[in-house]
This record gives sequence, C-alpha cells and structure tokens, in this order.
Amino acid sequence: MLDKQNSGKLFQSAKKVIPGGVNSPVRAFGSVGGTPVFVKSGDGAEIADEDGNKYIDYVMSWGPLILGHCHPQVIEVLEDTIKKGTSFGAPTALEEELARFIVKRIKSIDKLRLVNSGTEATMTAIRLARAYTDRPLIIKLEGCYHGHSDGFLTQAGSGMMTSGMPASPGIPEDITALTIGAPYNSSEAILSIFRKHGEDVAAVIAEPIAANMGVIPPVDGYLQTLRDVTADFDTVLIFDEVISGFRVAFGGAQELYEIEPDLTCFGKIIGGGLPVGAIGGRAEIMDLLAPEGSVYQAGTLSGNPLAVSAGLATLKFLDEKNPYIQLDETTELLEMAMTDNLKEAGIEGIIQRVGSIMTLFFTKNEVRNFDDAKKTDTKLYRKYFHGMLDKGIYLAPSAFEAMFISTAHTTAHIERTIEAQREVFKGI
Ligand code: KE4
Repeated sequence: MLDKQNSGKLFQSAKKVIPGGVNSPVRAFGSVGGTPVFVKSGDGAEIADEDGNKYIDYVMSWGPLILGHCHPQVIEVLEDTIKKGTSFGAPTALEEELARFIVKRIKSIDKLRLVNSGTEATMTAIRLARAYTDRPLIIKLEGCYHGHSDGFLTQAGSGMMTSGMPASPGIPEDITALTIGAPYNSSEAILSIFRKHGEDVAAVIAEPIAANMGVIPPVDGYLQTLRDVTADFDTVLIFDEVISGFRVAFGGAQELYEIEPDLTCFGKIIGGGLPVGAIGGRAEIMDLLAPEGSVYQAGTLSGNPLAVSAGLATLKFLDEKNPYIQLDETTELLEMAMTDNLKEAGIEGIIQRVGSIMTLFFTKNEVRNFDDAKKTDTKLYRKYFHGMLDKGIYLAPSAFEAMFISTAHTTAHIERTIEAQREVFKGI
C-alpha cells in the first residue's frame, strides 16, 4: 500500500469547506472507495501526489491533455500570453484565430461560439435547437453524459452513473419530461420514438462515440440512422464531441464516421487543459445566437486569452504533427497486451477502444449500451483500480469512464502498466 497520509489529511479538511471535499463528484473515489489522491504536479504522462508518490496517468484531466501534462509548447504560449493579461471581457484577435482554425477544418462548422465548459456548450446547443425548430422535445441516449444542465440529468453517464443516480433531485419534472431517453446503439428505438413524437423533437444529442459509460463505439449504421431520421423530421442533430473532438481523429468522430451533424459541441482538448467549451455548426442555426440573433448566451470568461492560446497551441501541434497514428499504435499496444493479460489470468474482460480512448470492462460480452455497461463487474473493477493505484498506475476512479492516452505516453509507460496489471491480476 502506498503512503497517502497527506492526501488523507487534505481530503478530511477539504470536506469541511467543499461538498464531498472535491469540485467534481467523480474525483471523490465514491465508486471505488478509499481516499482520493491529491495531485501536486504533472509532467508528461505522469503525476505526483501530495505524498510524493508518482503515477502513470491515464485520466489526463479526463481528456484535455492529449499532449500530456505541461507540454513545452503549451507552457511557452501561456507564459507569453499571461504577461499581457488574463482576461479583458472584450473581443480579442486570438478568439477569431481559434474559431477560424476550427471552422476551416471541420466541414460541418460555419460558425463557432466559445464558452467555458462542455456543459455550457451542450446547454446552448439545446437552446439553439429549440429556437431553430420551435419544438420542445430533446432525445438523449441513455448512458451518454453531456454535462450537468437540467435537461440532461436523466439516465446520464459519467459521475451520475458512478454514483448510481438515475436522475438528480432539484430538477422539476416539467423539465425532465421534455427529455426522451433512448438506448444507445438502437436504431429501432430511435425510429419508433420519431414515429410517435417526430414533429415535436427539436434535437437528438449524441456522443458519437459513447465514452461516459465506458467506451462504446457506435454499431455500423447507427450514426447514419440518427442523421437520416433527424434530416427527415427537420430535427437538429447535435454531436457532443467534447471527448471525441480532435481526439479520435483530427476532425473527431464526424470525420471518422463521415457523418455531418448540424451542431457540434467541443470542450477539453480545444482548451489545452484550461476551461473551455464551444458550439459550432451551420450558420443559419448559429446566427440565432445573441447578439446576431435573439437566443441569449453569454460568459464573462468566454474566449479568454489563456484558454484560447493553450487550445490553439494544442490544435496547431495536432494539425502539424498529426500524432494520430502514433496515438493509435500506443493505445493498440496497451489494448493487445491487456487482452493477453486477461487471458493469461483467466479473468473475464473485454477492451473497447477507439483511437486513444479505451475502457477495460470486466465482462465476457460486448458492451453496446447502458444496460450492458451496468452489468459489468464493478466490484472487480474496484479491486483492480486499487491494485493498479498501489503500483503507480492512475486509472479512472470509476468503471464507467475512458482511459486517455497522450502523445507523452511512451512504450516504456505501456510496458510498466502491463507489468503492473499482470501482478495485480495474479492477486485478484
Ligand atoms: P464539462 O462541463 O465537464 O467541461 O463537460 C461536460 C461533458 C460534456 N460532454 C461530454 C461527452 C463529456 O464527457 C463531458 C464531461 N466529461 C466528464 C468525464 N467523463 C468530466 C469529468 C467530471 O465530471 O469531473
């Protein structure tokens, strides 16, 4: 067992002034138990905690750090930017540079609005879709997570799934009644909802690759069904690419699966590790946003120079270096070696991966939706998580998240991870 006394003390004292001692529920180790690791620093693929323990990090701040912690080009641009100020609440040329960078490279996007989180991005996308269609209903896919705005907190993934909350208190029935849930990967379910409610559906919002109930790729034809049926009913198709955007391909899942949504939500990577979100899409929808249009949306720190410059540095690196093959190869190495470890140890488990995000599910069957994910062995995950943590491997403190691999993860990191897992499996 690692010495985690300082983390323990910090956790106890933090709980006195922060609900649950954390600023985001999944960090509290609720579903895996034990004391959360209080991180002191990060460097490349590694983090160090307040007790001096070092870990290979596969959370990577839940996705933003595709280049690893403290990438020199990101640090350098932040050092330059911060000397000129942190925020002005006024337009800056930098914001247009980031917007233009994304508009130029993502076919489905004519215009982009920067916000401060993925939650703000998806919340705004829904408001836009309702204004554009003048319809009330939203279809969301069970187990997907789109942030914590009211209409989404039913059958959501990520931290809600970790805590087993079907829906959150504090949200009026009138609001959740406007959200219809459909099982992920079921074309039949979507088509039958549209047969009944199609004329009243403003939007379908989807993680094109589900990553908040663990990684679940779309089955062949599923995304095309979403695209076709929303087009037939003049419903807005929203791709929530907060995780997949610039992650699974430079153009995200919409490039990988060649499907053009009407609106796309971004976050994480486009801020390079600083708070950011964005909504992008067809001009006829985006121009409804104030002050061009009358759909209100605003933010004190939206487009602030620090997040924008860190994001731009990250996207320019991805555009120039195109590390996607390397990311894919590194993650495939991890996937194949983990699969061998499972076989060798006689443990039932499958790995589901798209590019540099993947999840090890303790189950023998393919995980295709929320129900399948809920059947996986989370007790075993708990033991596995702590076994790996004690060997210096920092995985998501939840069975329903992704592992995030960065360009800073080397084969040496992968080999150490595989060796650690082999030993942990022996003890399980
Ligand atoms: P934020 O508001 O946390 O920036 O983004 C919300 C969000 C929206 N859409 C998708 C697909 C997301 O994955 C997220 C947030 N992801 C989780 C991790 N799975 C954030 C971690 C946390 O809640 O602490």
